[in-house]
Parts: sequence; C-alpha cells; structure tokens
Amino acid sequence: MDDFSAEFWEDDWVKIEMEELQREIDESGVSNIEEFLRKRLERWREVEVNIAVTGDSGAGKSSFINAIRELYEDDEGAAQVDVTECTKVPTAFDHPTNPNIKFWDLPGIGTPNYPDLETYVQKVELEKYHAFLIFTATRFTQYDLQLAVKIRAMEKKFFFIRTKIDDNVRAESRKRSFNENTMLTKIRHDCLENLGDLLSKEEDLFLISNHEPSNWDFARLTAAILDALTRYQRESMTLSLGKAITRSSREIFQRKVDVLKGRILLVSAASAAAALVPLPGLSVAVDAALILRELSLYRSQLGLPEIGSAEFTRLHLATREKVLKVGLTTAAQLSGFLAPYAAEAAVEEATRYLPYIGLAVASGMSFAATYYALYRLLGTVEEAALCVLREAAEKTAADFELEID
Ligand SMILES: Nc1nc2c(ncn2[C@@H]2O[C@H](COP(=O)(O)OP(=O)(O)O)[C@@H](O)[C@H]2O)c(=O)[nH]1
Ligand SMILES: [Mg+2]
Repeated sequence: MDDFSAEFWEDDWVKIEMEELQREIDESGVSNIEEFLRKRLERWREVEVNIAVTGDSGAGKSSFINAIRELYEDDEGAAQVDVTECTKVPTAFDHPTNPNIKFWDLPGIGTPNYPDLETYVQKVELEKYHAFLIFTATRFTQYDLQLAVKIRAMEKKFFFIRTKIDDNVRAESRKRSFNENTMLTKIRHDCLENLGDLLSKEEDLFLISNHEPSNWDFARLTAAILDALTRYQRESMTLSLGKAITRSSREIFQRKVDVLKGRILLVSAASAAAALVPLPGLSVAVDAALILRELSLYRSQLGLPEIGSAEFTRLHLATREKVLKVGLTTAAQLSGFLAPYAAEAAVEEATRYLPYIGLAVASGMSFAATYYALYRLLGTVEEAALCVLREAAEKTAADFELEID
C-alpha cells in the first residue's frame, strides 16, 4: 500500500498518546475511554496560550496583533493602530477563533508607570507568558535588550522582530542599484550588531511586514512561535491560525496537515470505542458522525471554500470536482466514499498496526476502518486544498501581470 505511513506510527507523538491512553485505561478501565478520547480531541480549544508583544511605540505591535489574528484595523476586537495608548497595564487581545489564545500588548519600559526594568518586572507578571516578541521598526532600545536578558534568565523563548520591511523595499527600489536580497542582508546585519550576543541563533531575528504577511519572515515567525510552545499549545495555536496565513505559506499549511494527521489515531480509537451502528453497505461499523465532524474540520482547517460560495464557483471545474468529492455530509455519502477502501484487504492492511495500539477496545476492525477512512479523507482534502491554493496563486500572478501591462 502506498504511503500508509508506518513511520507515522513510530512517531514519538503517537507513543505519548498511546501511553496516555494506556494510563487512562489502567486507571479508569475501558468504560470511560470514549469520553476520555472525545475530551482529548477537544483539548486544543481549552489550552491557554499567552504571547507577550513588546517594543517601542510605533514599532508595529498593534498592527502585528491584528495581522496574526487576520483582523482589519476597523474590525471589532482589532487593536487600535497609531494610538500611543501609553498602555498602563498589559492588554489582552483574544484570537477571534479561540479566546484562549491571547496576544498581550505590554506597556513600554521607560514610560512614567514603569520607569525602569525593575519596576517593570515587579508589575508585569512575566511568568505568565509563553513566548515574548520584541518589536522595532528601527533599532532595538536598551530597554528591549535588558528585557531580553531578563526573559533569557527565566529560560523563556524570545524573538526579535524588525517590522516595516515593505517600507524599506519601497524606498530602496527607487534606486538604480536596488537588490532586495542585499538590502535584507544589510538590515539583518545591522539588527544583529544592535543585538550583540543576545541572540543565541541568528534565526531568532525576523524581518517582517505587518501589511504583507505573505512576504518575508512572517510565516517563519509564525512557525517559530508555534515551536516555542508546548505540544498541546502548539496543536491549539496551529488549528486556530486563519485561512490567509495558512494559504500564504506551505510550511503553515503542512503543519496543519500534520496536526490533523496526529488526531487520526485518537478519532479512530474514539470511533472504535463508541457504541456502533454499522453503515449500510459497509461490513464494518464506524462512527459516521464522528468521522464527518473530523472531515469538516479538515475542510475548514485546510481552507477549502464552502460548496456553492462565490470562491467555489470561480474555481476550475476539475478543482470544483475535487472539493465536491470531500463535501460529504451524510452517513450514506460517507459509505459511498469508503466502500472501495473498506474492502477486506485494505482493512487487513490497517490491522497490521493494531499491535501498536495495545488498546483494550474489542472492535479492532472498526478502529482500522476509521483509521483508514480518515487517512484517505485527509489525503483527499489536502489534494483539493493544494489545487485551490495553486489556482489562487495563478490568479494573483495573472492579476499582477495585468497591473504591469
Ligand atoms: N509599512 C508598514 N507600516 C506599518 C507596519 N507595521 C505598522 N505599521 C504602521 O506603523 C504605525 C504604528 O503602528 P502600530 O501598530 O500602532 O504600532 P505600536 O505603537 O507598536 O502598536 C501605523 O501607522 C501602522 O500602520 C509594517 O509592517 N509596514
Ligand atoms: Mg499600539
């Protein structure tokens, strides 16, 4: 069988999940396992993430907080741009799709309420933040550097971010000798000099534009923030990232796919643990509602347009067909999709992995069938989503050429 990935099963992640599952079974028996699994699948909505955003006034903190949440300046809940709020206390901005993910606009050091680092550290509870983003549009200040030293001593992760790269590019591009890479290298070099030995890795410096998050280091920064978090936080934030950011970067797209893949095992176990009603036309019983709900998560996470939406109708016929293929909403449609895969051989293949499960759930066939179904569905959604992405990129390129002409 193609890439029905054995290596995926040997993943550390899977081992940890299995150990947790085993512990639950040892402690509470199998009777509660379904509820345990369902809770586990929803955990990403509950875990808290606090990201601290700091730096000089005008550096682009509010703009970043809006950009990462994909909010326009005049949207409800957007951070106000261009107001020197003399922020007196840390202010939280919730992620629109997940209020447990918060970006905190921290007050500046050197303002009347926080004349120095010591007062600052006393008043701002630094322990509660999971990562620190330090912004500048020019040079990092002494306060920025002092704060970084403090954060490092707390063994927390911090990143330095130089904003407004779009402004630099625009200004420089008027020169005959303009070369974007040379310019970026110079900005990077200047920042590194400014930071001295504070940076343990050059990669912890990011050159971004809040107005063009699909360019320069914005996606790399997003990925770095994810990597600074614990496993559940990472899962939570990955699944909370919006459509535009997902579409702007193959890396972020791939991370979403990976998190979704990581859930397959749990959903399959939950399906196997559920009281089962066989699908008509299938020899094995699966929890159709659970699978359809997961499929709907795949579609929204990977940015498939709603069937019938304006975006959907603009797609090429072949892409539309791909999107339609995974637009299943009923058990009967699911059964139709699965029939070719639920053949004995396929299910047998999947049972090869059952020894890894060590799971005291009797319905092994159901586990295997669900696992295989989800694996297929995710692969098909991924393929459709990549076609949608490719078309969007072609359209942007075509519009761009029109503009130049
Ligand atoms: N060109 C450009 N302007 C930016 C960028 N980030 C912020 N700005 C502008 O810089 C000004 C200050 O931004 P703001 O987000 O309020 O900075 P804050 O004081 O750190 O919160 C506003 O006019 C923003 O529109 C960027 O990446 N590129
Ligand atoms: Mg602000």
